[in-house]
Amino acid sequence: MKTITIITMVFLLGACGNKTEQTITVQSMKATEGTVVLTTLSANSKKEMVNIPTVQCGMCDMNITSALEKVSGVQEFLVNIDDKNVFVIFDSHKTDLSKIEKAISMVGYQANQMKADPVVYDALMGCCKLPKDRKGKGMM
Ligand SMILES: [Cu+2]
Repeated sequence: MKTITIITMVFLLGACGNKTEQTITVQSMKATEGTVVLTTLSANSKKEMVNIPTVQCGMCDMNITSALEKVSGVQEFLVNIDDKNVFVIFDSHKTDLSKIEKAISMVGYQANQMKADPVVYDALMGCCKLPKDRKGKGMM
């Protein structure tokens, strides 16, 4: 059976709007879609898609990646900046969707109906905010 290791974008170096990185994310999504066979899966594993409608760029990918890596019970995930969602596979005995949404919210991004933490959102780099919220600080 073909097993594909999902490569999370840990090497994004903070270049906002870096097209190459976004392309890599999309390709890895397509490569794994429908064939997600992961060694870490268990009987308690659940897969959920979380909408992250405010993400903009590779920096957002990195921020969300580092947040999800810290959630105990999250087994695999794929951030898709172009489609503005993240597929998360997690142990349903260790965590749940609301904890995952909360972790994303706490790094400044909306997750499904859970709004971004406003203080963290405000401190994001300009390129990681909605175009209407970009002014001055951190603008690239
Ligand atoms: Cu960003």
